[in-house]
Amino acid sequence: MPRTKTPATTTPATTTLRKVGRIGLIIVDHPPVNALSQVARRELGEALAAAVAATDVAAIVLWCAGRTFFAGADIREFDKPLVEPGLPEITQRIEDAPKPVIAAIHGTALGGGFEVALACHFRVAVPSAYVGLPEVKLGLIPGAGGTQRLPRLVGVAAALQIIVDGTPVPAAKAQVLGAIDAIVEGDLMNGAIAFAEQVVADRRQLRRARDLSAKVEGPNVFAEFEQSIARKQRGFLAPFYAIKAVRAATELPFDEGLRRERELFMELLDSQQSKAQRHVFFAERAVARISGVPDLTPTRDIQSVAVLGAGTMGSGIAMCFLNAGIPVTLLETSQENLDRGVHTIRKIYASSVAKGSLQQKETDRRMSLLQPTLAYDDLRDVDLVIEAVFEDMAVKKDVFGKLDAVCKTGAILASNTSYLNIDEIAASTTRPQDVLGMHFFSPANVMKLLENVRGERTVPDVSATAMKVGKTIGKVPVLVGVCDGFVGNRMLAKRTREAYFLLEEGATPQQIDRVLYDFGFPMGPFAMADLAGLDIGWRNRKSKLERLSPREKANNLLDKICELGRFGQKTGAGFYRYDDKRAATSDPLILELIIAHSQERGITRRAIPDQEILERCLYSMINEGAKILEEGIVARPLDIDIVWIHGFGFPTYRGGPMFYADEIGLKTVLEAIRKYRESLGAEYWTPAALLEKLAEQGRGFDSS
Ligand code: T1G
Repeated sequence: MPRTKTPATTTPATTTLRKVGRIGLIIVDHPPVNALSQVARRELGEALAAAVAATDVAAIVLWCAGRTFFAGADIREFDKPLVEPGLPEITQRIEDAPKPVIAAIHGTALGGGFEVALACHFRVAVPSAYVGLPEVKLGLIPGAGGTQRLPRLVGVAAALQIIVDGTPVPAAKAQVLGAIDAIVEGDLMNGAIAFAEQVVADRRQLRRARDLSAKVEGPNVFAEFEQSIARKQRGFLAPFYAIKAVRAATELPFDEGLRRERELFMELLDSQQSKAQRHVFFAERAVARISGVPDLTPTRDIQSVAVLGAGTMGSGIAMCFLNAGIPVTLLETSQENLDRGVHTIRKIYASSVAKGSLQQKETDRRMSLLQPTLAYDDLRDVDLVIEAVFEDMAVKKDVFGKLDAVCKTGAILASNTSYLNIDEIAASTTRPQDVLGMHFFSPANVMKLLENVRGERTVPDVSATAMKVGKTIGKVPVLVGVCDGFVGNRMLAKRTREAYFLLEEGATPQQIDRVLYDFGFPMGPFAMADLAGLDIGWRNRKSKLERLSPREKANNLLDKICELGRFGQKTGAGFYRYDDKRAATSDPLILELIIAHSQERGITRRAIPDQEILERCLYSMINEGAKILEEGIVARPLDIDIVWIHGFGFPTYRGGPMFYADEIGLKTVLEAIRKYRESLGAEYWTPAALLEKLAEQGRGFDSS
């Protein structure tokens, strides 16, 4: 990526140098997160030069205004030519400064921000601060010395953990590791200045990370670490590049190590993966902004929640609110079901305590917020109700009728339905404006996605409140409109259709699962169906049988397998056979059943190329995504990408189905869809009008 000359700017200075006694205090104020944009870098360089040149300055403190120390390079600049001064140059100048430079850290010193701190000679932080190098989450590695300086300060093992995992580290732990020199209680600015004064008074030697050597905790530390991340980081490039860079810190002199880091960084910067992961970073933030609902729309105050139904979904949903410290009233129709739900919640917390990821005291606090009940009347004062009862319209309407009668005015009534029509449910109340869908994904206390479904009568402040609640309970909420299966399941249904068609045409469950696994999904459709339980898909198929196309009706492979009592992992067999550790093996009986089915259907089985399997499974979804966009069920393609990444395991390094389609080119997708229309019929393979229009105009979904 070529470098270009610094353009003249008119934006007001965001960095100032103030003298406090003999300390040069550099103050940076670049909201919202002091990202190290070109302007911030240039001004930081200038302030540093002035402080170094000032004869009455004995030491320099770097302090950021606002909510955080530098939160990293400005990610928006990565799609443009890099402009000097680059961050490596700035960090070099800080480290080479002849006077002590102290970083005063609060908030989250991340990426390039932490690299600036690592280039300083000393680092102090408030107790609530975090430091980290999350670049791998953007498909990158630290590119301004982080992979060379951090191992020299904390050792190779800790550096690998911090850089490859990307999760920020609390200040206290960073101090123990050796990355932070002191924790400042009280006012950070004054504490840092006092620390600087002490450094000068003690004539402390400047501690440059470059002069230290990286402690290697064992001959196989790199190989063992690579082994330990192989499964979790499967398909990602950046984590393995990071290992190479940290290895360079132990094998090469500092400056050569820096050059090696930069080479690896630049390779990733232009990579498809990083472009996809940067798209996801901004998409995760953009989904919070919803069309037609201004950012400052007042939201309703949610201090208490009720959950109806204590089954798998209900108990998981209840935990989301208990985890966020919000009291939950859990309602069931029988004591037995209620006890089972409460027991499930206790069991999950107990296993977290056993794993050490949760304190018993915290578990007790959360359980104390749970009020099990059999009485609707106990819901009269709650602010939000989430219904998670049996997936049947008549049952839903009955429940919403009861809620309408007992809940206070202004309470929000939400349904966790995965498919049913929210407008029809809302119409069964006298307050459809306060009704919407809040669709959680199983396991609800783990999966990040929350599909908030606004009905045609849902008022803006109810949608805005549901989005805010989603963020409060640690979810990635996406607002979608009403249609069959909303966004995720509607697109999934197309992929599932094609997967079953491919089975009867000649593919095997193993082949189809391998193709999607290799593409980057955590598992293929048939392994996933076995995990979720084939009986759920079977019940859904039976409820929709009359609406299915003739070929889908005739493709009754699922019926045949379920009629054998094979419901997947929970019965020890489904498409695969499972041992007591739930390890899957292929079962010749299933292949025989599929071959017999093809014969019965008069289909001559053929060898199906992996590429055809991939295209039919993905393009059927993408085409449906285009229709969802056309219909305005979502406002932007990125909403669909986030639904699939946080709800259905679409690989982050591919950016989501719509971003992926733009990457391979809509023209290519359209040509393939037209090819399958010829061979498989227009009923299943008619290109969406939006897809045709954009492809013919040489545009992508991101421009729609
Ligand atoms: N660049 C540009 N914009 C950023 C940004 C960044 N680094 N970080 C945040 N924003 C925007 C964000 O899009 C949002 O904008 C607003 O700031 C508030 O963010 C060379 C290569 C700091 C923990 O990966 O993790 O340094 O939506 O909603 O929840 O080695 O933002 O309002 O228009 O997320 O309080 C490494 C990324 C960069 C940190 C705050 N740094 N940021 O969370 O607010 S790569 C990161 C975060 C790098 C060097 C390399 C979080 C946060 P808008 P927000 P938040």
